[in-house]
Amino acid sequence: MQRRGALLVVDAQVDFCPGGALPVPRGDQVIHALNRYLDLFKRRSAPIFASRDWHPKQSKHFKENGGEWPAHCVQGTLGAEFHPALVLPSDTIVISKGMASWDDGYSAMQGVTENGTPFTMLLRHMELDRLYVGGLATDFCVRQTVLEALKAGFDVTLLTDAVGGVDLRPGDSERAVAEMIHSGADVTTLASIGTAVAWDGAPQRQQGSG
Ligand code: VGL
Ligand code: ZN
Repeated sequence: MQRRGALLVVDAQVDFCPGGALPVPRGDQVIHALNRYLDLFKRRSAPIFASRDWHPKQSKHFKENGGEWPAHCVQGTLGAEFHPALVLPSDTIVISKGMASWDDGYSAMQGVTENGTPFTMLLRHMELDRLYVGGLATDFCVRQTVLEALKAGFDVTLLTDAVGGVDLRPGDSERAVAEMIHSGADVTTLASIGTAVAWDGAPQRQQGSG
């Protein structure tokens, strides 16, 4: 029986890209890599989720309040928007996280939809059991999301050519990838994903040239 998969784009936001408040090196290149997956999943009519870091102005996650990070992705600000080069289909389901002042919100699995439905509840309701995960940052939100998804019983494929890390310490991203694999994540790249992406048992339509 085929498993039902969905794409989850993690935190592809302005503040995590060069010029933003908490930039991931080459974050803008990750946006372009994500676009190729978005196109693929869209053509195959697979569900697409995009998580966003969505902090209140006063978050204990921020340095000014004793946390680890410069202020970033504050609700309603330009830095919190999805990167302008990211091509999200209009039916993308947005998952917000880190919305409580006490909440770091690293994991999209703790996020909620725009009408407040917990993401994990929605995944189960949609009978999705595999997440293809890319985005920012490999060593924080991608890592935490993947580990929690695996723990919750979902299959996970990490899109290794569409992630980028903060690397506060050199090698953090590499170690995060190794940890995710060790915890049960599969990995793929755009070149090798091919027909492995299947959902619903429906035949995969070939796109014509028109
Ligand atoms: C993230 C640090 C702080 C992330 C979010 O999206 O990986 N990293 N907040
Ligand atoms: Zn954050």
